[in-house]
Amino acid sequence: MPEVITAGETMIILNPDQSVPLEYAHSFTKQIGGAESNVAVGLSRLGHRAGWISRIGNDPFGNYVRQVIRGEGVDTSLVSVDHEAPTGVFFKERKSGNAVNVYYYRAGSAASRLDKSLLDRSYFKEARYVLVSGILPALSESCSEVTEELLKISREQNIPVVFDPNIRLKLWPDRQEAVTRLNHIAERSDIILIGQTEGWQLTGSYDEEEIAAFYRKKNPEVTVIVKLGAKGAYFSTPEESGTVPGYPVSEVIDPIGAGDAFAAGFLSACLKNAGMKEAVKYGNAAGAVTVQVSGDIEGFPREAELDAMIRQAEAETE
Ligand code: KDG
Repeated sequence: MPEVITAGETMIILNPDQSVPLEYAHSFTKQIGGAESNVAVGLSRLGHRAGWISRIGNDPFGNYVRQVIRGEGVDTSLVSVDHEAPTGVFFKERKSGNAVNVYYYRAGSAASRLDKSLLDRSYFKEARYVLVSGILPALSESCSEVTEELLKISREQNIPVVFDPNIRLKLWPDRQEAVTRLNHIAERSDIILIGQTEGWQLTGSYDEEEIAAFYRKKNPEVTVIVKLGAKGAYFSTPEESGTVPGYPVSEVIDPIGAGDAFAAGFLSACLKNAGMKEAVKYGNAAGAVTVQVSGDIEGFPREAELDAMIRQAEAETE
């Protein structure tokens, strides 16, 4: 039974081999990506039992998504197959530098037809965290119900909810609805992992202390982690707060997936009962390793690699 459970859509990524406007790209590398399964894969690579709940099409892309995620050691026993709707696809576009645009072909996908009846309560028996993302509730009414059910089961079974808003404005009818709905989930979560720009979108402030204070006002017990990019991350718990510096990166090849790697590194340390500062350090380190490789999950570190990187960085600063 998984220690960490999450639910969400995973799509095929068609990643152009050329840094040109998408219409001029002529060859693509096939990869997979989905924020929630990314975190599950990251945790599995770090030696933990992760479960990913989803729905895939009865098609070669669905087979491939499941094959890769299962091959990474993630439990896929609650992944159902939809015989009417396809697996979603998205294209990345890299025109210059590190900026990446995405073009989704996911409306009406199999995962958007995910249904809460799939959520078997006994699956959560050994769960120590439930990871909720802000992407799933944006996909459809039934996916929003799945998010609500995850929150309900977690509350009933006393499992801490970790929330990553993962704001994807292209998926919401408008910005206001995204802000209202995502903040409503955040208010019912135990740990919020949020990027600084997302913090500004959801709270109106870029300041990490103000972002944390915004959520603490609604829930005094919440832990808020604000990811600050290369600068590291700020954390605020009811007992302590501080900033944990990031790790130097020689070249950023692909920033997509860094937030998911952070979540995996952070949760891995939490599962080992590390203190908050240590957990944030592991999140930062996993993010730094990941951005140096193309693809969402390809660069996710294994346990030994992550430990070695942290030891080496510490030795260099001594
Ligand atoms: O965090 C990476 C994800 O954003 C990416 O793989 C695609 O999950 C995705 C989404 O729905 O945008």
